[in-house]
Amino acid sequence: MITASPGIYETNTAAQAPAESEPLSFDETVRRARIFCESLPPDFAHCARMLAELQTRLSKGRLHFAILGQFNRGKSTFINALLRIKALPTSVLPLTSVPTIIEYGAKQTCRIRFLDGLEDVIVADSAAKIESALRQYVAEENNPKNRLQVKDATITCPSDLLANGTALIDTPGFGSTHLHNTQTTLDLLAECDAALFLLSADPPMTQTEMEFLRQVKERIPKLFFILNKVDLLSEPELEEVDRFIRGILSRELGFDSGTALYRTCAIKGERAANEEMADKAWAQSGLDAVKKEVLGFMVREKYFTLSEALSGKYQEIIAGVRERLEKKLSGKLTPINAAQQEVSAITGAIQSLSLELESQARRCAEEKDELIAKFDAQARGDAGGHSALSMEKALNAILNGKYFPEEAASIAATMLPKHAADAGARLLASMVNSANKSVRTLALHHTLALANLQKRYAELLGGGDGNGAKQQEPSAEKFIAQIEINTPDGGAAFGSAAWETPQPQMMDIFKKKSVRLDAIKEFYGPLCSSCVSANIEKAAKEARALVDAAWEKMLASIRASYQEMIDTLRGIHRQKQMAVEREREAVKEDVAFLKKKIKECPGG
Ligand SMILES: Nc1nc2c(ncn2[C@@H]2O[C@H](COP(=O)(O)OP(=O)(O)O)[C@@H](O)[C@H]2O)c(=O)[nH]1
Ligand SMILES: [Mg+2]
Repeated sequence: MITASPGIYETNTAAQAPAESEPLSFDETVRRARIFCESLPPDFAHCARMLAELQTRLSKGRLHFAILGQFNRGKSTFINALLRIKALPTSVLPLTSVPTIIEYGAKQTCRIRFLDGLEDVIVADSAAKIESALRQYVAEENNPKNRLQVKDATITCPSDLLANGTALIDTPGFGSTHLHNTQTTLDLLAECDAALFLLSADPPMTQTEMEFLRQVKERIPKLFFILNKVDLLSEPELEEVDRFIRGILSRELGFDSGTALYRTCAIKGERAANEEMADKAWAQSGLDAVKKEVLGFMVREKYFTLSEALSGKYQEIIAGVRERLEKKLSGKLTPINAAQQEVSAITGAIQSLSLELESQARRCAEEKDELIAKFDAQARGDAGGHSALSMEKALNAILNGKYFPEEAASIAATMLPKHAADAGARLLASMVNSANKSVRTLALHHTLALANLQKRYAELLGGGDGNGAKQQEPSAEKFIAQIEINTPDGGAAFGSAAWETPQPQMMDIFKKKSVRLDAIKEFYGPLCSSCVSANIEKAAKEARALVDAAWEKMLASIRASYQEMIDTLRGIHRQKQMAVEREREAVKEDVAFLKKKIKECPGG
């Protein structure tokens, strides 16, 4: 837990760390957080540096007080006037391109620091030399886009306003054509604890200022407002501008309606340092109120403002560290989790393929059962009756022909078995025909289902890296050609050998022809019906055997095509699972480290 101790600027450098149960002082909290950041990988070094900077600021009670405003509002002039120095260059053109820090020092000096580690430039002779150095390194015209890689400039001066550790920061104005200056100032806000925001009447509040203020409000806990260049306006105009600005501050930007808006004329204040009528100019500049009220307030409330600001910044840094640690962890785990999900998707695909296979097999078996039941019904019903009738017709036709009974008997003996065999063959052919219809329906269904599955699992089957086995496109025609039953040859299978003829005494020529024909009919009648039922049974049996064989082939072929996909997926599954395990092993230590650090991260 962080407590803003009243004496936060007195560092707790005592070696003894407070007992765990006691709330930590803020400086101890920051110290521990810095040590924590130092235990992290090198890319957290800047967090440790920022915390070290906080520690220093805490120990020195150093408050960063920024002077913000659009370019040309008079920020540099204002600081010069307030501190009674002539060091900061001023101009109607956008000038300052890097932050200039003004802090307490017994003498006026200037130090220019560089981003790329070049040796600092130090000037300590006179205000004029300092101004000239600043013009050289800090001014946009001589250092466009900060080509010289200046980090910042620090001026020291013996102003009592700074004696308590407050540092003023002259910021690059935003909203000029030099966009990088706006960014530099936004970046700088992270290091500022309080700020003065300069506005002026020409024009009183721009869209850019409003947008910038919104961001400032988010980042800086304590803000003061100045309306500069009041010399350019008459009193009634001033009133109008004042009302206008206050309206925007409270209505549009959510500031308190009683927020103070100090009126200043910075150039008068600047002149006061040199003029004979210095006191009068100073009084007219309005800077005295700012000095007393704003900076006086800052002196009185510095510790409170500083502790509030620094604890906000501390929270921000730590939240950043935690977020970074979590991002790193998820950077390690996300690819593994994604790969693991892919492995699970393959397991799912294998399962659903096995289920699909079973359902296909069931569908085939059901179709076969239906077919056999149809054959049986055919044999028992229509087909039986039809064949019997056809045999009777054939026998009648022979007996009614213009033959002697003996001739008719011998014709019946050779013709009827052939007729019966043809009927059997026809029945078998019709059964085979309907079996083949089933084969075609099932083949189409199977190849369609297979093609759909191949499409559905194409990505998984491709192994995601294009190394997976290329699946052959299923062809119904090929499948049908393998399974289809060939129509059996005519009636050969049904035995067409001539039957025996009736006993000679039945053909007794002394009997009437009609009696003899009746005797022949009676003789062949039972033969016909037993032959018909034998042939029907034979046809049904033969059809069943053909269907059994075809279905066995069909099932084997369906299983094989599913198995091919399942085997491919199993292979890919094995490879991917191994890759996941390898990757998991490879990041194990990093992951454990990051998890441990996230747990240990302060504020968590
Ligand atoms: N009339 C008038 N001009 C001012 C005042 N303060 C500053 N200026 C002028 O405004 C211009 C910009 O001032 P400067 O301090 O460089 O602005 P900065 O860009 O905000 O730092 C300079 O020409 C200053 O002399 C003021 O109170 N009244
Ligand atoms: Mg300036």
